Amino acid sequence: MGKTSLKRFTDTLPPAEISAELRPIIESLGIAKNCRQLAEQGWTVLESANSQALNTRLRDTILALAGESGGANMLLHKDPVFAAAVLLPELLAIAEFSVGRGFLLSQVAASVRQQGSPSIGLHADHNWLPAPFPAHNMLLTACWACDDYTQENGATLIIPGSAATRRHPTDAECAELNGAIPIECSAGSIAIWDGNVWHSNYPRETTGKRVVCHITYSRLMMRPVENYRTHRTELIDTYGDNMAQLLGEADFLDSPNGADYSKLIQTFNNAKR
Ligand SMILES: O=C(O)CCC(=O)C(=O)O
Repeated sequence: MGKTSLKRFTDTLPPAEISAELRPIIESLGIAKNCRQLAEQGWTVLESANSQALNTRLRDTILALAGESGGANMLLHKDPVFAAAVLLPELLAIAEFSVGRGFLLSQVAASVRQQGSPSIGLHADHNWLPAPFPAHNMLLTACWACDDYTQENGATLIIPGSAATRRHPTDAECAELNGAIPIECSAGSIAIWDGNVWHSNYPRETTGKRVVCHITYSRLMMRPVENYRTHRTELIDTYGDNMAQLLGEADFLDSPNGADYSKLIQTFNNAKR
């Protein structure tokens, strides 16, 4: 280890506090109220946070990549518009507030929902984690609404107050959706929520398409210290299934071809045991 002049912190910033370094950035961007709402209620909306031109480019690019399918993933390297989206200053600032300095990009995906598209089902994005959820948020989801979000258009729905339960919804709660409200905002807005909030989406009743770019940031601790990627195949071939699990081969995340959804349920179940 080389010498460093960096001072080692011994204190931890409480979950809802904005660091002294981040505060002027948050204030100059005018998003202090969003940070407060995110901390207190688990969700917020950056209203039309970006230019109409960027929103149109994002929407057109997603539609071209998705084709006739319901969406696409592993988008970061597929068009520069995705880098522009994930690097939006407002998003970077609120992500640092929520999932901490040095946070990681976890996913850049897109969904395209048409009339009759079913709802995704109620869940909390802390699906990687067992309950009770920690005091510090681990995952921040930013859904860039390329089209107006209304209930009829199939907007995301949220259960107010659910973030405070710090647990996954039960089967009954998933079926009942008690107290659900739509996140309503105009095209180009970004709906943001933490890993605690229970959310789903309404079925789309209108014609046309609801195009959304889903961006997830995660806390730095969600990543291993050592990266055995270049040795992974050799190690797994030599040592078998347990080694495969230790190196992350058993989960749906971080696959070279995008998330492997055939392993999704098992991953989420493993996280709760
Ligand atoms: O598509 C939506 O409205 C909700 C998306 C969602 O549940 C998620 O990204 O976690």
